[in-house]
Amino acid sequence: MASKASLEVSSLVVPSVVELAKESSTSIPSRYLRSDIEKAVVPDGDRVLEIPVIDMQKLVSGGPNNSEVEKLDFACKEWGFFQLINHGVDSTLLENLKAEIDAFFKLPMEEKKKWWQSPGNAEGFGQAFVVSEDQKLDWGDLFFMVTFPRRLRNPNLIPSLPSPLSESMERYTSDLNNLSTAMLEKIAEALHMETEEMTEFVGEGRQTIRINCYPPCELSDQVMGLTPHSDATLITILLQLNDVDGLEIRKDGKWVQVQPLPNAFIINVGDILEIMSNGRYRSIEHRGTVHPVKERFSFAAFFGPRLDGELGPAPSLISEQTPAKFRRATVQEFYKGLFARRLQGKAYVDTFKIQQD
Ligand SMILES: O=C(O)CCC(=O)C(=O)O
Repeated sequence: MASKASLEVSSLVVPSVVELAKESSTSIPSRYLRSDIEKAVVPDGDRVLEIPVIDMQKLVSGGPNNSEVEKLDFACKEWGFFQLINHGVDSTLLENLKAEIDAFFKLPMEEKKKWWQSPGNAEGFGQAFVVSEDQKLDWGDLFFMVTFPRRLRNPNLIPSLPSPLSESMERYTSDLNNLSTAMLEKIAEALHMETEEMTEFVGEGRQTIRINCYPPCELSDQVMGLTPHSDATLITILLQLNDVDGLEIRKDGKWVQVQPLPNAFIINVGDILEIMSNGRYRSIEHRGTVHPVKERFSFAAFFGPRLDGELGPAPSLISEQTPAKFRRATVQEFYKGLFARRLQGKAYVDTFKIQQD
């Protein structure tokens, strides 16, 4: 049963960048150096780029014609990104998690090895989407794990994490699972979709998490912490774990840095929601940059539909006036294609587009 709903992910095993960064006497290996990094723009004057802020309490407590739902629709349509405040996840839990993750990544390599990725298994410490020996590598280590549904978890992973990180992860991922369900309900409302359509499509859902650690690098303008990409999800909930900014989004063709409010979640529309909304919502390219002297941490939680379903534009959003812009595919087919390639902006979701005359 589990094998039918699980995914085969193959990623080549690569060295630890956290360890590499400690060896300050050695030069940066050429596999990490890039000559094609587009510079970010600094917004005009002293104005910083403010991505829309959505208040979860207002979103769930408003009745019909709730203006927060309209704000949500605008944010997903025009930005593909927003910050979520009053999300209800306990701030003490967030603070504990930050400290515990910091300590986890700082464990000696000898200890971390027991959670290192192995060939053909993307879970644990390592990198993702490494499909060839000569592709450029990101300047960062990640920790990746399937968290929901519980039956798809690696039975040895969460319980083997050091305590109290293991308990905090259990609580945090479970809170985010509930939050994502509530958020997707509101997104269905904003799209004027049938709620049952969303519920049926998501089914038991699937959550994976990726913790990113980007060590500092003196050649920070020549390395990339996380390659430009869009997420193969319905939605992603990101928490910046320390006060070092580095998330950049491509806004109107230019790279701009996001400055999150303390403990706000950054939520973005993923490729699957772009397809499901028939292109009303756009998944926006983003990337993780590296700081010259400070390390940076972030925690991304990815939410997708059940693996045994089909994806495509929601039938209630298709009409003669608004024909389908994307082809249908099984969820398995979608992920299989994704993991067979390296990350490359929005190139993958574009392969699902139907040419319009
Ligand atoms: O580190 C960040 O802010 C971006 C993380 C991200 O985009 C991801 O993990 O997919």
